[in-house]
Amino acid sequence: MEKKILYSGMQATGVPSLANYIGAIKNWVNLQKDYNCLFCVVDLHSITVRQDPDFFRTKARDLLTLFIALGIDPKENVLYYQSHVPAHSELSWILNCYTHMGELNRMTQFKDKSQKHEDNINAGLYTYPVLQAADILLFQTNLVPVGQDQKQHLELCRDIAMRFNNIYGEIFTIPEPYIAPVGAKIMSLHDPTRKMSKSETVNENNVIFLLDDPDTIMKKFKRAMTDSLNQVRYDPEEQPGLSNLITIYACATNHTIEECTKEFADSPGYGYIKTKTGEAVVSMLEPFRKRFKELQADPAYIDGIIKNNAERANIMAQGTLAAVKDAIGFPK
Ligand code: AQP
Repeated sequence: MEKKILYSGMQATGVPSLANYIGAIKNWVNLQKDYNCLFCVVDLHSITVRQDPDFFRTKARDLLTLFIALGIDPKENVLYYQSHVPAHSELSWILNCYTHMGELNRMTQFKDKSQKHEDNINAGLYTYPVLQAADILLFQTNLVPVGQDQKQHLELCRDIAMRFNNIYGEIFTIPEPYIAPVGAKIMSLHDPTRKMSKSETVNENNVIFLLDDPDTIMKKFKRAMTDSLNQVRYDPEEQPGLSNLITIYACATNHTIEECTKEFADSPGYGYIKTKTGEAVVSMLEPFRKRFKELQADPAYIDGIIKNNAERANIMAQGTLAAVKDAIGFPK
């Protein structure tokens, strides 16, 4: 039986964070054998926030390299830059004409990012979810693994696809989100009421970047915000900092929240939990950092993957785009 299609992407807005790994890429790695997968560096999305050209180019390449270092197989899956496949932009324009402003006005990410970037609230930031819908629908995607923050965008994508299908017939597959039960919203280490984000600007200690060295990781965990209740309970409302550490520890050791809460029940203090969590994260990330350096030292190998996969993605995108244009009635 033909495998179903899985699609997911990540913005080249900085070194990916531990949250991006736990909330998204770890699931990609686990699901890759069972699906035909496309993993995209969504660089067109990244320019909704102003990027320095040299930094941007380097980060985009590092991100694609990191996908491989983290365990994505570049031969079995399609790893590519969004900007190398013009069909994304073309379908995005078309879908803009099937998306209501009222729907976009409800998107919480637009509200959050507008507050963060008050000096540059551009139209791309507003229509970001439409481009995301185009990314997904272009490949007749069945499953989209994402963190909790992207759930609303996925729902909009499904609404746009259903609206289009209602008018023109079964053109798009309606995608399902895949949101892991644990780790779908990793919080910032110093302000555990905010989600951890790779483009953090307030305080670098809020984020574990996937290429941080072990000392830096341990220092960041030791400074993590907890509380003064001195009790070990998993309670994201009352004890968000501690609960975030337990979640990270559970994901890094592949145990359940219950097992980890029990393990920490008699710990001598929160300091112990911070150290154990830091050590578990270092053990998980160190092999990835080493592999990343090896891959970075072989630019010809990475260049080959970029070229070959862009060609594959361009070919795969053509069928849906042609069906959409035909259904709408564009001249042949
Ligand atoms: N805090 C999080 N916990 C779990 N998953 C998360 N993701 C993001 N933050 C968390 C998931 O990571 C994937 C990639 O996201 P993205 O790069 O497309 O953009 P984002 O969601 O806006 O992620 P960031 O890290 O917050 O990026 P910046 O700082 O550039 O805005 C998605 O699957 C997302 O759900």
